[in-house]
Amino acid sequence: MDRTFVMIKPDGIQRGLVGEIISRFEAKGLKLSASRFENLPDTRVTEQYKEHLAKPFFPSLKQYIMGGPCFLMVWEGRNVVSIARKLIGATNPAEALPGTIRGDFGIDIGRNVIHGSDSPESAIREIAIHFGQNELVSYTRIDEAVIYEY
Ligand code: IDP
Ligand code: MG
Repeated sequence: MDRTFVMIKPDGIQRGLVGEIISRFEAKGLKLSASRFENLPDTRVTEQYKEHLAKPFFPSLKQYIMGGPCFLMVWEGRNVVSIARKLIGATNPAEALPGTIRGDFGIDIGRNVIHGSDSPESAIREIAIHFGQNELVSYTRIDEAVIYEY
C-alpha cells in the first residue's frame, strides 16, 4: 500500500477542524497509520519545506507553521498521495474547488489549513522527517475487503 504525509496546520487546529478533516480521509476509505499532535521544531519545519527556502514567503511560512501545534498524520491506501492532494485542493484556498478541504475552509494562500505530500517520493521523504519506522502502525481495516475491487 502507498503512504502519504498529511499535516493539519496551526490555523486548522485553532479553528477546530481536526475531527472534520480526519472524517473526510476516513470516509474516503483511507487508513490512518500514524499520528502526532505537537509544536514542530525549527529544524523539521525547515527540512519539510526546504524546496521553498529561497522563496520570499519562506520566513512567513515558517512563522505560520511554528505559530502553534500541528496535527501530523500518515495515511495509507492505493494511490493515496494523489487522492489526498485531491481531497486537500489547490494551494490557494481562494481557487480551491468547493468540496475540497482548502476550498471549503480557507481563503488566504498563507493560511491554507493543511499540508499533503505532492508525490510518492516527497511522501517517503516527509514521513521519514517526522516519524520513525516504529511509529507506523500496520493493521487491516475490515472494510478494505469492500473498498478495493482486488
Ligand atoms: P502545497 O502546500 O499545495 O504543496 P507549495 O507550493 O508546496 O504548496 O507551498 C507550500 C506552502 O507554502 C503552501 O501550502 C502555503 O502554506 C505556503 N505558500 C505557498 N505559496 C505561498 C505564497 O505565495 N504566499 C504565502 N504562502 C505561500
Ligand atoms: Mg508542496
